[in-house]
Amino acid sequence: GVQALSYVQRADNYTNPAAKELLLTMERKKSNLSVSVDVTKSRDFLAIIDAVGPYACLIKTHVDILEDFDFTLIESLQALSKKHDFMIFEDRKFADIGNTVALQYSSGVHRIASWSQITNAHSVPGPSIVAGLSSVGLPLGRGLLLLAEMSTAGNLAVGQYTEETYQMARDHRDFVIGFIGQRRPAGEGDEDFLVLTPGVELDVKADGMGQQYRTPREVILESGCDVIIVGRGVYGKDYSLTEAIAQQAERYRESGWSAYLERCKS
Ligand code: BMP
Repeated sequence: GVQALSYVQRADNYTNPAAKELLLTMERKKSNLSVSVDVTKSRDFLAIIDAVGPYACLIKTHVDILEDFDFTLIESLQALSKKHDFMIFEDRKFADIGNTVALQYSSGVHRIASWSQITNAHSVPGPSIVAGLSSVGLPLGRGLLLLAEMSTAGNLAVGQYTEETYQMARDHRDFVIGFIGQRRPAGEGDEDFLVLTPGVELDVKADGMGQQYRTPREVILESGCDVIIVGRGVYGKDYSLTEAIAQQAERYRESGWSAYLERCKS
């Protein structure tokens, strides 16, 4: 299966430019770490990204959290992306009808499609959500992840829902590059999907608000996922401690990468 292949070998399995670029970036930086930067002030947002940038293949954003958002922030984010060689993933979790999501993706204050190389969507509306987002994103070379599973206790994305989400992805391979999920789809055979996994922490198991954590080793080696997504585990509570934040990012990068190397050997 694809689990035994290197990230760089797998780049050839994709026509989608965002998927190819992510796999090549991972190999170049020896990083399968995506840092999720969930803070409310632009100053903290940029300082954390500058600190973790050297260790991350992908920065995951929730730009609707920022209370002082304006579009110059995107220019600063793109400058950091060039400086540190990481890609950008706005974790928008679209979940509406095709026409509405196409507008949400292209327009509004955030104009996500114009800068976010990867974004994601819930599969709950059915295939029309992929058609809507693809009408905007495919001509721009963007990639979409479908939420096949979630990390939270009691979530409903299980069983048949997860299976039908996999099928929606198979039907739109040009634009859907993979999943947000907790494991690689079983019996995937030769078909290649990227699996990006949130709910990763080395020191704690839960956050008291339903989040459930596993380790990079469990995620990459045991469950066959490709990218670990880490938020608070990297940046903690004091955003001014940029040196400590950088050290944590390196700790997670090393942990995720050694699990990947072990997987390639087995
Ligand atoms: P943290 O590592 O601080 O728990 O953050 C996890 C991040 O991943 C959050 O931005 C959250 O929105 C996202 N996420 C998640 O935790 N579980 C999912 O199933 C899907 C997510 O996108």
